[in-house]
Amino acid sequence: MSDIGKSVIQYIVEQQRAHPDASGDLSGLLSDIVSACKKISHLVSRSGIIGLGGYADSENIQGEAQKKLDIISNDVMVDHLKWTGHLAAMASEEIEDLIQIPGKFPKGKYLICFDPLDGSSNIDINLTVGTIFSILRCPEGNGTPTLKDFMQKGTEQVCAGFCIYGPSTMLILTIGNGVNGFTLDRDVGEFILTHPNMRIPRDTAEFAINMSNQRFWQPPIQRYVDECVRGTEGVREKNFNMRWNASMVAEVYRILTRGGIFLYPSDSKIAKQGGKLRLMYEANPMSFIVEQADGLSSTGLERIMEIQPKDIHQRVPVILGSRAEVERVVRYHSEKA
Ligand code: FDP
Repeated sequence: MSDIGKSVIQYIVEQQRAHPDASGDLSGLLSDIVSACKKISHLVSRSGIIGLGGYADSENIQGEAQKKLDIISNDVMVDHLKWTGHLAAMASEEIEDLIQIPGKFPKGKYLICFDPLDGSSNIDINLTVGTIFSILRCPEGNGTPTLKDFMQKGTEQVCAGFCIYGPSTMLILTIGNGVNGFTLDRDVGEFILTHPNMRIPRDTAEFAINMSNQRFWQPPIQRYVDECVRGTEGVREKNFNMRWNASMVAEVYRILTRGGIFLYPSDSKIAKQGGKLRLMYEANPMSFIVEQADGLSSTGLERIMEIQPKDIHQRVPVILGSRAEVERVVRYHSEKA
């Protein structure tokens, strides 16, 4: 029987039952995240009407100006996740320090890292934004988790997902056995399985990169993009198309749907900070999802999920998507070395 049409809660509970030892904590946590994402979706879609557009008077830890909805989405995530007893601690793009569970609430066995509103530069122009999350196990016996407890490689993730707030709101989820996409049915308020077992085509003729950084790129990236742009007249002997949404959630969703490669490499302008995108709540969860959908994810020099994290807000170069193209970019890096 087809799974299409199942609610995300039914899907999660069925996954839990397939593991008789499971305590139900992960199912509970996912259900909390689903509730938070529904609330954020509602606020994003009404932001123009209820005056949530524009900047707040603050910056995040990375020195980036915060939008009002960045802060509100962060508060929604924290408020939905702090009291249910499934988490030991949280980390958010918008908050410098770890977020501890208040003493009056029970603690659970998981840690979560999230970007409450990725692509937020797109809010005021009514383009797709989203929430990204990564779930890790908290090392046992740890009353008050520290940074060290969060410093786990991407390969240790239990679950990763993202929700996109676009023409429709969708939740993309992996718990390590493939990738499934659920669409929010606003009439009944439930995410419904619409895209089971998402697979990224191995070949593609579509790339996504911020071309305005071209003069800062390193030779392997210059070479790769130059060959794409030359199309049928170059060594690739085929024409490529380019897309740049400036919203990672939208790019990754497109790649999951029809293939492609997304590159936010390091370059001479951002080399000192390590890259643009954040490892713990952007690169790792997206890498887990992409690999589970048969794609690849690399910095160009190493598999992203094998990087040993050093900081919760660490940045890394990101090259992900269709297998054959990512392999090619990795090869160009090794040929340069
Ligand atoms: P944003 O800063 O708007 O949240 O998270 C970083 C990110 O968006 C990605 O979603 C997006 O791919 C990238 O930055 C866009 O960067 P540019 O502004 O350099 O295009």
